[in-house]
Amino acid sequence: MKKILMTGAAGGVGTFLRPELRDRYDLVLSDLRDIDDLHSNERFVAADLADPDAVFSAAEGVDGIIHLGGYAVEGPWPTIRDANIEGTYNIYEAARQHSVKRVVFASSNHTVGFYPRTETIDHLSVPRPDTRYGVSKVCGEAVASLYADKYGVESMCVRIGNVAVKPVDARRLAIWISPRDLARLIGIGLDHPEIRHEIVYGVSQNQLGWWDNRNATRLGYRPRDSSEPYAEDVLAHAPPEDPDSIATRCQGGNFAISESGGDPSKPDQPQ
Ligand code: 15L
Repeated sequence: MKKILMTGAAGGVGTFLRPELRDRYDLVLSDLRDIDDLHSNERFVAADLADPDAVFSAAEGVDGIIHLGGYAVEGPWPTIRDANIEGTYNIYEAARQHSVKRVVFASSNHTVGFYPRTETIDHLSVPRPDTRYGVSKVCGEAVASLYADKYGVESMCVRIGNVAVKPVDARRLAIWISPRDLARLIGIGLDHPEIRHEIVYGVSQNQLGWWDNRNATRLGYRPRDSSEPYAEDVLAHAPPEDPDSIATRCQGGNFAISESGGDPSKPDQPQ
């Protein structure tokens, strides 16, 4: 069994993924927060991603890394810089120093959140980040590219839509991914023999949507879930959307208009 370091394992996405992955991989779970419900095949190691020594120790002896850790919404620049930019750099540096072959990087749809929803984009589309958070994910993709070209650390960068048990609003009907579809995609990222540096979208087989995910299909991704069965219910309960608002027009939704992680109820806090 491959030994895989999962950063940010105590977070929402990590919590969804652990049961999907622990039968297939020996998991080293890392986070700032403790994880106390460990199963067989799971071990915990505390690590602050901004601390290169802690990241170096966590990555010792692993075959691959699933890098979920960091700050997952918009935030002040120092927070984003330390957790996401320094943190991701530290992960790739640790991978290089330990000769870890493969990294799956949890990138985000917010790397491209300023594209209009009327435009279909793909893995080759130029980034249009909607937040400092999105900028940090673009930076992570760039670090992944550098480390593939220069040092042979192979990466799959997954521009994750929204991971949840089910889609919660009209925008999420387009970008939703089920935990088990994400686990399938991450499995490809860890095990596919011919990955060097790839960008794919982390999305289920939704009928609505604005991403051409042919790069994931080429690598063998066949999502089994779809937002479609939830669509009628979600749309019946969704608050009315202003068609002229930037949040409604942009793929990134509220991230495109807010300084506070897409939550319009919070005041803007430019740093
Ligand atoms: C993300 O990248 C965030 O990490 C997550 O919290 C969601 O807000 C998601 O995007 C989204 O766009 O719904």
